[in-house]
Amino acid sequence: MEKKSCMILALDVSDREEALKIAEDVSEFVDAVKVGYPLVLATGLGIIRELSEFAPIIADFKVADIPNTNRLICEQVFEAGADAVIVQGFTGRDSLDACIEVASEYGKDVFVVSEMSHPGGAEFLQPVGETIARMAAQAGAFGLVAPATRPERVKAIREIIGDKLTIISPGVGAQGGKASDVIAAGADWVIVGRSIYRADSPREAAREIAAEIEAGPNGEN
Ligand code: O7E
Repeated sequence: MEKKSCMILALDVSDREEALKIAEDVSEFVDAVKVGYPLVLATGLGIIRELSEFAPIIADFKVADIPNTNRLICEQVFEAGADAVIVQGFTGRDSLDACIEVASEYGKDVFVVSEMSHPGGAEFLQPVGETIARMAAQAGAFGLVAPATRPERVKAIREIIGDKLTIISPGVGAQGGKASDVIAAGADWVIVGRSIYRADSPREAAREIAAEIEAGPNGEN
């Protein structure tokens, strides 16, 4: 995944035509498109290959099962054309290893959720977020998911993992995070959904966030 705009679109719409149109319109301003349950359950797994015409696709299924089931899920995801899969880290090292093994067979990437962006993310996951981050680094994951709503947590996780893993960070805009702050805290990419796909002009909204990232937290870059 090439880093240009430092932004990933979370395409959580449920209509195929709308999804394809938004992906095409914003492709100039995003480095990847994240596809998850809302879109895939509504339109089918085939949407992954259709969207891959516009950008690399990250399949957000937050895979969280025993190793064998994780393996079966990841095989389907990569057969469908995804470039990366998002998995939960709390299920433990063996479950994560199964995902990483399949990804490496396909030459694809795994992102591990270490901590979530919503208020409830602080209840159970945050206390073990740093442990999960260390495990993901040891297991050879490609990247981590860390919360844009708490840039201080992104910074703490970046300090733990150094430059070993990439960090993708959801929670910008609709959940309150500011894109340039999160990049300054150590994220490689921000993930943005509603602020783009619900905008009157998704293309203009994506262009503005990309410009804000480029300008930096105080507009000084
Ligand atoms: O709030 P939005 O509309 O900008 O969308 C954010 C997207 O990121 C949405 O798809 C949501 O499911 C996802 N997300 C979070 O918001 N918080 C998290 O902690 C984790 C994710 C996520 O995508 O996990 C894998 C990256």
